[in-house]
Amino acid sequence: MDVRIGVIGTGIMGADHVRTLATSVRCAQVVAVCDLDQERARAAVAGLGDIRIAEKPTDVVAAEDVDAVVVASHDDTHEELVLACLDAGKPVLCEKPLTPTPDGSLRIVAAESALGRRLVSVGFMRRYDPGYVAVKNALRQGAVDAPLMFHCVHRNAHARPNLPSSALISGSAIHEIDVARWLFEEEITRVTVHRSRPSGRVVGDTSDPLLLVMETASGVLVDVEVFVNAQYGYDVRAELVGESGTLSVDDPEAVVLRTARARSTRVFQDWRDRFADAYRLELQDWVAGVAAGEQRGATAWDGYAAAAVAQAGVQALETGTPSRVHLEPRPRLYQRLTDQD
Ligand code: ISE
Repeated sequence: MDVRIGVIGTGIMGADHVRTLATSVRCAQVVAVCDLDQERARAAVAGLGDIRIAEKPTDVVAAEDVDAVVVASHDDTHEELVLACLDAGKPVLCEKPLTPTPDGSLRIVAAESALGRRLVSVGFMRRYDPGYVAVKNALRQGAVDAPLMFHCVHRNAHARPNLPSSALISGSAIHEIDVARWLFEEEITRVTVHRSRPSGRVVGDTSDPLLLVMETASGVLVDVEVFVNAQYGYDVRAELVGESGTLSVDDPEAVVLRTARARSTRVFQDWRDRFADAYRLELQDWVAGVAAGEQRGATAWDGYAAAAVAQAGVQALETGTPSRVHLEPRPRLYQRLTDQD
């Protein structure tokens, strides 16, 4: 039996999820979508078969023929929609960030804990990227002994004019925050943020790029250059430094072109092509989990913890001083730090 899915929000990521679910995920059937912009919803389902356009998000959540929901609408709507899914007892995959601030995520954690079973997954897709997975496996097998540092680069080609500087942390670096927690299986305790001289290519007053330096509970240092107007393309890389070697995540295998006395490989346009495999594997695992009655991938607790670190980062950016991460006690429902073990 296929898992019947409703997708709320058909912007960049929602439309991508609809297409991936409809064309590349086994045992999944998209039955309904909705978006504030009906035209955009129609465009997202064009050519994908019989998919209903619902009027309201609550219609998608309540529909009898919807077994599980993907929430890919505006970040500010996530809390209300995820809580509605919990009320309806339906599994939900919510795009990152789970909520814009930790308070909202904590309310989701509390509602799910009260329910006593995990239904919420958060779209931290890098946990499924073959490169990051290989680093985690190698680290576990002791390939470089104990980790000491994790150097990360996160560059987008362009951001919208006047993007709030905080979005570099809560919308972009939040992926490295999650990856660090998942890789090292411990919490991040302190964040410092440095601003460089702003790039002259930035349109508006975004402070871009930023450098985050985070510390984990055991003392691993994680630094992240976030640069969302890097112009030349989308570029995400990382190097983990251990006591006896390093592990790197670079571009996935790319064809090397040699011509006219030059050697080159392509640079990605955005996260959809860089992380296409990760998104597909994430959706496949989520669907398999729904069919098996199990929650898979990042939990609501992971969403909360990432939001709390991001909030500390935004505070560090605003004050220019290091900021401690405050986390409430972890409820029993989320006993392990991650569930990808
Ligand atoms: C975007 O919203 C994403 O989630 C991408 O994965 C990230 O790399 C990018 O920086 C964000 O703007």
